[in-house]
Amino acid sequence: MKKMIKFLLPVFVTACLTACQAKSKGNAEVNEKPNVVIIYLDDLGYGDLSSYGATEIATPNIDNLANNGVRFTNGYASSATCTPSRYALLTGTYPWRNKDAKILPGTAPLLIGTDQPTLPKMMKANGYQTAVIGKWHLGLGTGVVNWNERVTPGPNEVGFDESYIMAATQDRVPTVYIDNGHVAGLDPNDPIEIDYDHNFEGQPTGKENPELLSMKWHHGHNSSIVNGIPRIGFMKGGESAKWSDIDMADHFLEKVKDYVKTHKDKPFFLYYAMQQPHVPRTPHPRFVGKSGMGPRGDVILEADWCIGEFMKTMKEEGLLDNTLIVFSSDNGPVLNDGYYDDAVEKLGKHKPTGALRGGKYSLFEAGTRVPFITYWKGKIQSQESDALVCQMDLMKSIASLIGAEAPKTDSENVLPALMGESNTGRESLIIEATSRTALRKGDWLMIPPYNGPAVSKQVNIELGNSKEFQLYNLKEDIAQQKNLAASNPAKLKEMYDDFIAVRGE
Ligand code: NG6
Ligand code: CA
Repeated sequence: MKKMIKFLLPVFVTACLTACQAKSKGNAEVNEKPNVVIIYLDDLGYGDLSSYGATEIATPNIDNLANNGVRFTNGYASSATCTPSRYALLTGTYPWRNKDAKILPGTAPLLIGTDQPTLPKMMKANGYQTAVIGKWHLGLGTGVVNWNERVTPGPNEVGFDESYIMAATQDRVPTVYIDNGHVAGLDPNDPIEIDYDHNFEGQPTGKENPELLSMKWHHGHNSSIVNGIPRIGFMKGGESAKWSDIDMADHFLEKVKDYVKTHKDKPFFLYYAMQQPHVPRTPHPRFVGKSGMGPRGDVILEADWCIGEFMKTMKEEGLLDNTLIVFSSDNGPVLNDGYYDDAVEKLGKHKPTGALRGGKYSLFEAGTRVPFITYWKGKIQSQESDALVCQMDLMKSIASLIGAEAPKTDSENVLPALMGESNTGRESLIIEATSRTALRKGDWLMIPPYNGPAVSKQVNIELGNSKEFQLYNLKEDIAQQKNLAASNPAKLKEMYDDFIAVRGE
């Protein structure tokens, strides 16, 4: 008998411990499949976070993810602008395969085919609840959109059960939220009309009515005025539906908090697409002046705070042990992107690109190399990784995580790297910037010759254009100062052949 007790006791203790752990983890143990959350910023640079070397700004909540997860140093968006990067993220497909994957106006039709495989569709087919909350910018409808009826097809037709979005960007009309295809808060007696070519009679514009502006335009952004801010495109009507710019961050935050609270009993995939620090930068008054860097710094602080609040909710709901969180940005940084908002004047010593060359719109590294973090409490061990990973790879990698069959796309399975279990990512990657492409392979980066200005005067960013081939060893020369194309023709040929093999002539 004594022997029996001795034998059974450990079994009993183990069983009890397991039961207690399961209880304390609450929902986490109930879901056999992990939740997946993608937190995606807009125009946040490689050097914009304190966990990525920034010394003039503190981003403690994002740093918490970076310092307790995998902090990638070779993490890429597929592109140096928004629409193509988001296309690659959601379809696992190189955006240059779709000729329309360019910065879209607010009236553009849906860029993703409703018959195309997507990450949210894959999640849905594997028992996930799916939602997008925040910036969409992948087009809506099939051509001419009537904003006063259900706008379709849209996110709900490419895999999201639920969507609460802004159609394009914060600087483009329509400046309204769209709730599962319906403009939120629309008064049917005040219908919305949108036109990207012509103004509506009698409507003030940024160009003609500077006296009405609270924010001045520098280039572009001189059409309809909403909340004192001149936008891209013309809009009439929809007064009651117009968003409040300074409340946008709080608004999306409430939506994501509410989403996880109400969907925690079954696995979910949430794409939280934040608007910061894209223009117009409109921090809530709580954050105004807090960074000392003007609105661009202030909205980075605001975004960091939102992520902290979101993480608090995730913790309170007992979801952290069972959720993979991926944090990244759709493209690199820009200071003056069309408004006078002190981003240049108050920058001080801050370096949004870190040590990288270029910025948004550029084929140089700062266009596409962005903060990239994976975090999973208790599962992912804190570390830095130099594995080459791209947001496009999330589709195949998450398929591997959840045991799903992934459709054949350009996405590669880099799950071991995302989980911090391996330092091996993809071997090579084609990066894209405003329809131009280049090849990253191993430590090397090759940019073929392109016509076009070396520098965009409007935004003051080096674009990567040169009449010569460019070849850089990024390990030795992260700032891309030494073009080795002439001195290393063998490497150049190897890179060019590989580039053509993927990209075509
Ligand atoms: C550009 C806008 C820029 C920004 C960008 C899209 C002008 C002159 N510039 O055309 O302000 O809106 O498009 O940014 O209009 S993105 O991050 O969504 O790609
Ligand atoms: Ca962007």
